[in-house]
Order: sequence, then C-alpha cells, then structure tokens
Amino acid sequence: MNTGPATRQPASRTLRIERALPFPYEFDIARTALVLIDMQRDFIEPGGFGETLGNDVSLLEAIVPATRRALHAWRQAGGLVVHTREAHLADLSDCPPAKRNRGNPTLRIGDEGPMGRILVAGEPGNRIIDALAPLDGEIVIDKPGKGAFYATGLHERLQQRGITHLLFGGVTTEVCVQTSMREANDRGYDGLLLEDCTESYFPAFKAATLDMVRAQGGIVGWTAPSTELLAVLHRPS
Ligand code: TIU
Repeated sequence: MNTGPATRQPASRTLRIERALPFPYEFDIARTALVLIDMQRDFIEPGGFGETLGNDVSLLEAIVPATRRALHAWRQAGGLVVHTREAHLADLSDCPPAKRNRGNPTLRIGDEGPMGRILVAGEPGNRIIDALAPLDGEIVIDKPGKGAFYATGLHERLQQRGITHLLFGGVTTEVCVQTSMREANDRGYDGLLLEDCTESYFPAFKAATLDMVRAQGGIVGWTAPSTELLAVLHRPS
C-alpha cells in the first residue's frame, strides 16, 4: 500500500547546492531521488557480512544520525527515496561462486550467522537498520551485485518517474556506493555523494573515493556535506 509523504509527487522546484564540489550542483526535486545504499544490519552491526570479512563495523554507525536527518528532510520535501540491500536469493542462484568463494571470511554468503543467513534476502541481518527503515511507497531494491543498477531494474523504475539526478548515501563508500555512482554516471544521471552520509571500514578509502568522484571536473559526480542539502531544502522558495 502506498501511503504517507513518500508517495507525493513533489512540485518541480530547482535547487542549487553552491558549495558542492567540484562546482555547484543544481537539481529539480521532482526529478531527483535520494538513494541510500545497503544501510542494512549485515554491514553496520556485529555478526554480519562486514564483520565476517574481518572489518571493524563500529565505524559505520557514526553516519546514522546525519543520514537520518537527510532522509527526514528529503521525505518532508516529498522527494523520491530509494533504499538498496545487498541480498541474495535463498538458493544463492544469483550469487556467483566467484563472489561466494572470494577471500577467507569466517562465514560465507548463505552461511548461518548470529543474524541469520549471511546476505540472504529476508534474514534478520538483511534488514535495513530501524533508524532508516523504508516507508510504504519508497523503492526498496535487492541487489545481487555491488552496484545498484546491475540486475535490479532500478534504471527503468527511475526512468518511469523522470529521474535525472541522484543523491547518494550509504555503505561502504568505495565498494557499493562508488560502484552504484559509477553505474549511474554511465546511465546519464548527475549524482552527488553526501559526504557525511557515507562511510567505509577504511577511512583512507572513503577520502580517496570522495576525491575520485569529484576529480577531473566531476568525472563521476559531485560531493557535498548533507548540511548543504538541508540548507537548500529548508530555504523558503
Ligand atoms: N565489503 C565492503 O566494503 N562492502 C560490501 O561488501 N558491500 C557494500 O559495500 N554494500
């Protein structure tokens, strides 16, 4: 059922984030979606996929308050919200052996862990964290790859709605977020990464990704702190 502010089609309204890098970012709320990548328990809480890979997952939690504020403001403005989850079918038919067998994790994709089967759709660990839980009417994409566009139909769904611009947040910055931004870039979207709404298990990789995105005149897209987004959303039109 579609209810609540998430389903309202916002009126066309062009906003401009002056302090975006490498130069100001202009977008029409009616043609822009906020895309939150993989803010699921598997990556953010102990006992999930992130930890089985040997990572300290506590770093990622720090972005939740800023991401929640951005999500709330975007919902208030009536903008389209897309949530993704890295998720595989229970029979793992969409998980290539190359992905499952990579590295030396303590638990592999599909194995039973403290939050259910690792990275499997419908398991407790695969749920988006409560603070950012999707509302009815928001798009929720289960993606078998790192990128949000691979084998998901997301591009078609965005095209149906006339979306041309994407604001990105989520985890991890250099893996699923950057892959999704690059996929979006190749499909013709103008993407902006909200700097304080994304995090990596490796702070240096986050910093490098922000630099890579905005280098060469925005070769992948733009970056800006979420406070700049909030400021333009709250400014009277
Ligand atoms: N391992 C890691 O940094 N990330 C992933 O495996 N998936 C996402 O980034 N969502």
